[in-house]
Amino acid sequence: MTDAKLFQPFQLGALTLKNRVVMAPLTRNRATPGNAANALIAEQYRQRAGAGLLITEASPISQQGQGYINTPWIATDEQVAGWRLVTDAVHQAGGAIFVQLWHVGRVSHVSLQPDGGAPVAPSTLRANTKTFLGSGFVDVSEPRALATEELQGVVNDYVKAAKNATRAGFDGVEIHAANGYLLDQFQRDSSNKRTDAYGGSIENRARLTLEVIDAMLAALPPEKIGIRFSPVSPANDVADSNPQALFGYLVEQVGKRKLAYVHIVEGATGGPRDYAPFDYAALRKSFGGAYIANNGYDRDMALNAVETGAADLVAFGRPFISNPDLVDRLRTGAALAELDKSTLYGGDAHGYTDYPRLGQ
Ligand code: 8OZ
Repeated sequence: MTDAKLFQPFQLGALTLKNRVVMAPLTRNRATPGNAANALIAEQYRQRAGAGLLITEASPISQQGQGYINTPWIATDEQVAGWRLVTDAVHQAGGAIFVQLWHVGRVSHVSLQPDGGAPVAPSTLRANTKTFLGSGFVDVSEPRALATEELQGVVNDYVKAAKNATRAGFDGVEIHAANGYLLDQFQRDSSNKRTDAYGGSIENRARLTLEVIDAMLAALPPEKIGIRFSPVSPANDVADSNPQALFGYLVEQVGKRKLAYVHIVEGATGGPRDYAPFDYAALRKSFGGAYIANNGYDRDMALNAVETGAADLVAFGRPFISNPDLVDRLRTGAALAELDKSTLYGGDAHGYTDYPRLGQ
């Protein structure tokens, strides 16, 4: 199976990916006190540069956009320098890497917010979800609704982060519009009860996401921008009354803007793929560009998805944590190492950069 399409190069804009296996974004909470990436984080990505494309863990674009402790941001010069360690290491190892740009919205805690204020959201609805504060997971705080006049500031933070991504040496950015964070809170009607131009109709609920893209297109070419959606995932307590129509519209609009890819979490994030009915083939068709499939794929599913054309690329998350040489293992059909869940969030090199390669 070494000549399977999954292991063949793929042209993503100007980038030639060496195979069609993507490392999915994975939050690991190993940033240093200034919320910057560091040498340990760089080593973790370097070890996994065998992927055709690496997508970093979600990176907050601002303090307001932060919801978990010790996540590496992309807002300050110090943080750009931290990420530069990562991109240099990955490029030296022959890899390609996009950074995932993140605003958590209401999935945050007052202790992480500017001046201890309330996290921001489309509406004053508290999510039934938890955030990680270092000593463990705690309930998120009650949010306040963003005023219409504040939204331009959020858009500006995304654009600044995209410019910082270029300065840090990234090959591109992925807009995190999935898993119940800010953009997804605006998109879905369980969390968005606004009565201004950003609430109500599908077009209105998609508006902030599309404004972020359009503003970013002044800083980056479309082939350097991807976006992630999770159309039916209940992650972080969001839901929609008509996900097929909502995400069909969003993906069609993304296609019109010729972005590099859409990255789709199929089913419940980290959970059942058949969580709710959804036609992913129809979604793929309404886009036209590269489709990255994600969530619970194993070797056979990935080989099949790329062979049949259901997906262009397949993103693996948890398997990449315990298998730095995942692409080699998939190529040869070798067994995969088990993940140690106790070292997922926070900590040091243990359970992070000490998973061995085959024969090591
Ligand atoms: C797990 C823990 C913390 C954050 C996501 C950024 O779900 C995350 C995340 C996942 O997209």
